[in-house]
Amino acid sequence: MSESQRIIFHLDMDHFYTAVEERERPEIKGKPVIVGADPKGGKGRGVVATSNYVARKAGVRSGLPISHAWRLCPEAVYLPPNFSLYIKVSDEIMTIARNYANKFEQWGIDEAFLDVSSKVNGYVEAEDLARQIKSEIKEKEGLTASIGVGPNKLVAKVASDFQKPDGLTVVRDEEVEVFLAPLSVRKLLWVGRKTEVKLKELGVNTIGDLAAYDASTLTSMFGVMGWQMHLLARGIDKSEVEERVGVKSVSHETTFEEDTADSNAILQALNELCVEVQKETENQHLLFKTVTLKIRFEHFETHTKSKTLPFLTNRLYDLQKNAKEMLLPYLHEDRKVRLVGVRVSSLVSTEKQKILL
Ligand code: DCP
Ligand code: CA
Ligand code: CA
Repeated sequence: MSESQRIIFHLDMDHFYTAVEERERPEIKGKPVIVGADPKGGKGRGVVATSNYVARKAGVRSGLPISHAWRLCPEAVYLPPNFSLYIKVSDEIMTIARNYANKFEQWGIDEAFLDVSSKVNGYVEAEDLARQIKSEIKEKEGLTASIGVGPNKLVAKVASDFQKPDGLTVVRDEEVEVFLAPLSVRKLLWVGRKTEVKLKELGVNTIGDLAAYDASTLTSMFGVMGWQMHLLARGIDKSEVEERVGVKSVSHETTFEEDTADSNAILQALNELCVEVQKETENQHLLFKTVTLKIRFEHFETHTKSKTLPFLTNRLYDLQKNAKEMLLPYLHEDRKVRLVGVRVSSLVSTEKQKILL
């Protein structure tokens, strides 16, 4: 399929954490709302995760120190993040959106790329489809999304950000250059702050400036990235929408050499499994919220039991305590156990605000 035939959507939820909080607490609607660290009357440490559009008018944005937010907007409603709720809502939104796509790629907690090339015939139908997705999310989740439609991921991503909130921006192949040209180079996905400063020194401020700049000079300054930036500035992006398989859970189980009813031996095996699971989550920089116990008796009778904790954790103590609590009711002198297993799920990466469902 040629580049010009693709139609790609980028969907991004509007002020996601605060939108979910407003939905859960209608009484705060219309007020400035900030989700993040505890402001502690202006002495709090940590940062703003996100703010709603009312708080943004006062200058409060993601990443701002919470003490600074307090100075700008002391009257705001300050809330701690409720990750498990955001994960659940995100999961529901992704399920809705996935249905509309030939190929689907989740890209963070509140956004995704959809390749709808063979679902629609041209941009008019594409726009209709994007409206349908927005209204299904609105109807089922009570939340607004912004969608960008374009011939590739880059253009779709920039377009979804173009008219927020509740936006829908369609950029046809022939409009790409004109659409991108006036925007800041910062809008290009891989242009970080340092690169932005260097480009400014060259007199390159907008994407149009970058597109017009000599590609070989960019390559000599930035290496391969320079070449890539130049392609992106011209709206060229051949990358595919790819379904990525993230880690959904981490688990370990053990089958005893011989079926056993010895509760000490079973508990010890369970503790060791917890150690392995905990190590793995730590290595992968994951926090978990759900713990599942699996137990198989002789003759293969198998039970699982899950518990979702009221917090995200990666502590061994939390894992061992909860796994043990779920195991104890199954232990009887006269019931031989063949296998035990421990699984953690509802994972969140501590490295990025990226979700691994
Ligand atoms: N987030 C965070 N810390 C950041 C950026 C984001 O914790 N520095 C979280 C909170 C956001 C969510 O990720 O609600 C999604 O991030 P977005 O960048 O998409 O921002 P929002 O959805 O909040 O706002 P917008 O309407 O601009 O998309
Ligand atoms: Ca968003
Ligand atoms: Ca986002």
